[in-house]
Amino acid sequence: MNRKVICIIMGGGRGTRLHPLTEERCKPAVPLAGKYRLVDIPISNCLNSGYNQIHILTQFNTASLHNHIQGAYQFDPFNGGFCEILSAEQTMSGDSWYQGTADAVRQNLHHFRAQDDDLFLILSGDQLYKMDFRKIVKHHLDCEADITISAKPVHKSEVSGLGVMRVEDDFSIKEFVEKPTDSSVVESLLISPSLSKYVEHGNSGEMCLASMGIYLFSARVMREALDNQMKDFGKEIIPGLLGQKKLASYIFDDYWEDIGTVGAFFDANLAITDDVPPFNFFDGDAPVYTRARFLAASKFNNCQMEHVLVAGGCIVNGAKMNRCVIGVRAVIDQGCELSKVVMMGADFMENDEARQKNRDLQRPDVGIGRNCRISNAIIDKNARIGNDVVLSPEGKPDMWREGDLMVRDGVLIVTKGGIVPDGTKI
Ligand code: ADQ
Ligand code: ADP
Repeated sequence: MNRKVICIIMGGGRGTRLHPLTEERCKPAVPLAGKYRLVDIPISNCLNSGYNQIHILTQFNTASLHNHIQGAYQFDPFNGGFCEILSAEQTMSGDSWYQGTADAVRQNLHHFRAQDDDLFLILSGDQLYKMDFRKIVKHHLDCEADITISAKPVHKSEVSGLGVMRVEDDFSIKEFVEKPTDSSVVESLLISPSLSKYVEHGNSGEMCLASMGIYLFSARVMREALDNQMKDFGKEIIPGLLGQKKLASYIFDDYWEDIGTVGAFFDANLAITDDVPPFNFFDGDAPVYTRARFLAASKFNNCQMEHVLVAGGCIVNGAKMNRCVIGVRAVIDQGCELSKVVMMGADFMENDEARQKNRDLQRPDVGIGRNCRISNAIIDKNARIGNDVVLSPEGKPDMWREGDLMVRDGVLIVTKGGIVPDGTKI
């Protein structure tokens, strides 16, 4: 039976774990892998699965997210597809911000206009993975479940930040512990030997099934589950439904990374420069969609590059780069050495007039000036780094901040539009 699937992407709460990248923009709009935005990952998974009714729940609707969604996701008016942003500030009742994931869905239930038989697919907006959601829908219907939770086998030492479930051989979930800290609890949740055939990577005897924060709900069950004041799915709603509703687990043993922290976001970006990256952006059968920008091809003069990913519209002169992701319209001047740098690029290319204005204002041009040495850094969009600048997080404590520079999770960040004057040495 064909069921309508309504996709809901959780675009993030206050996004504090990704600060300062989310200081001026909402989480879905954070640039990823040189030319995409975080939100392109769940949207592409939905579209590649044939589901084109997509809502993005976000706390605030930044111009860049709006531009991006409008520009990237146009639908044929005859096939009923859409991709819409529902931001918290648009609701008139109560607190203006969503109080949690369940609250965000509750506040928007009336927008979704779901029939009892429709399905709600709840997705996180800050994960890197490729999944055919038709498989989870089929599994949900085969199991005659009320709620299906996508589960990833994870080593028992790595589950402290995740929801962990005990699953029976018929995939029914019998226990769900959100972010367990007690090791004896974790031991009691190890994957049962009969489910180990679903675990291709790692030793299944030492692994647990962790919630990926991807839930499929029957619409009727969703309405019932939200008919209370509970704020979060993982903390409250799911544990509360155990024994009340039929909960099933869908096991997914492939690459899946939560990239909701600065450290994880940085590592996932750099991993794309590996010889064979764990996430394949080159997959023609399931492409990652984004906004078409009509940029010029990137230009390099006399550069030395190893494991570098470069987006369109860049100009790089005489640089030495190792393990770097260089985003759209990046300009890098002579003599720079970059190692482990995620440069998000720029929203615009400066012309001669803009450059003259920069001289008058005594500020560097957008991009990286001459003879800079930068390592272990994220350079957010439209940053202006002068000449002879040395940047590295080494020796700086976590959360160190000075002007437009910050260190977090061992990564130095130049904030969006940040200015780093000539000769700065950090
Ligand atoms: P967390 O990621 O810690 O754990 P949560 O903070 O609820 O859970 O975030 C889930 C998703 O919703 C994230 O994409 C987040 O950005 C977004 N989100 C959070 N608050 C929001 C709000 N108020 N409005 C809109 N979006 C919001 C969850 C589960 C665990 C599971 C992990 C997997 O609770 O059980 O293991 O996800 O990553
Ligand atoms: P992206 O190209 O990464 O998708 P955005 O959509 O966030 O970028 O931003 C591009 C935006 O930048 C456009 O809306 C464009 O109007 C704006 N823009 C263009 N030129 C300038 C400029 N000189 N200064 C500031 N913003 C500009």
